[in-house]
Amino acid sequence: MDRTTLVQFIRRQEKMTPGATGEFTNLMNEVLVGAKIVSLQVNNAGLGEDILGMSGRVNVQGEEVQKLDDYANDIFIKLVGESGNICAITSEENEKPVIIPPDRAGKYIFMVDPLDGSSNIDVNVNIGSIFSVYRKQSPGPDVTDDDLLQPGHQQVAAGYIIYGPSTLFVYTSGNGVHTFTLDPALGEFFLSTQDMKIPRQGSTYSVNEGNSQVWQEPQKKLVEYLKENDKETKRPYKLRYIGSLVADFHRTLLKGGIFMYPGDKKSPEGKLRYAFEAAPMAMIVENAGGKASNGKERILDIKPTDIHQRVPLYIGSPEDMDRAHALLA
Ligand code: AHM
Ligand code: MG
Repeated sequence: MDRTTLVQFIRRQEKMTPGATGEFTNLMNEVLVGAKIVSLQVNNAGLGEDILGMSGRVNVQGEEVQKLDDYANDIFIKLVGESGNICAITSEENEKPVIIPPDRAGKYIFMVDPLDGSSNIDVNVNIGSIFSVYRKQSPGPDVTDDDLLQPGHQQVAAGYIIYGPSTLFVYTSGNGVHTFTLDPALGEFFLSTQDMKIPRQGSTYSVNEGNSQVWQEPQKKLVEYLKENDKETKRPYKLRYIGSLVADFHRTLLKGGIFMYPGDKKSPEGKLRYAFEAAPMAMIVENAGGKASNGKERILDIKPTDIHQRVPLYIGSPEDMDRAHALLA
């Protein structure tokens, strides 16, 4: 394995960016510390501290909050919030943004899903954290909607941490997608794959097919198509669905194929959130040569109107996405 650490790598990239001040590297350093702490806690879940199970709280989405969700949320908000590099943090777990007082604020906005796929915690299945970084847009010290509701193409960086057999940090700042693996003995992330590319076509689809009763007709047609027999287009596709976006996305990034969380008759906007899930994964997939849309429009072109806005998500290999778009049209 390459012995380049994540911080060395980011610092090197920053040096090549004209006008860079080091603020971004500092911010990423805090994210990285947060990732290590959460990773340790996830790996130790079930041992010692009573961290598994429900916290008894219901979040802004009306979902029951697991204790580890709360823990990860507190860690990222505290570390990143005190970095001096950001002026606001929004989190999937907090109804309102955390605004940093101007005397301690920097020029970035941080958005985080501190523990995604948390319903998988108790069954020892991969979970992850997803983050994204934007630049403050509005002039003056106040944080406005122009700062908090930016279209995804304005992201400065996006990434996720996957707590699996190894802990991986997958990240882009617009110059390719790079993966770092945590060496648990050293407590350091080392570069493991540079400039990842998603295969042009895969052989799997990933969707919660239990919802098919409430799918719209085009979505049903698309999945039926993927299950048909046709050697030339490598069909039928295999179904792979973990129910943890970070894990389902990571597999799709490596192996190709398509992940879908469509809108349906019950939830026209689907389940996943624009800022915390769809936009960061869209930036990553595009940097790896893939595509992401809501079925029609490119995710990164959508301008959200609410911090917790949901959006249908189709994401994956470019050829699989093109075929999906043709069938969804
Ligand atoms: P969470 O952020 O509350 O954990 O929910 C998001 C998760 C994603 O990781 C995953 O893709 C999706 O919910 C699975 O939903 P479902 O159980 O409806 O298939
Ligand atoms: Mg989530």
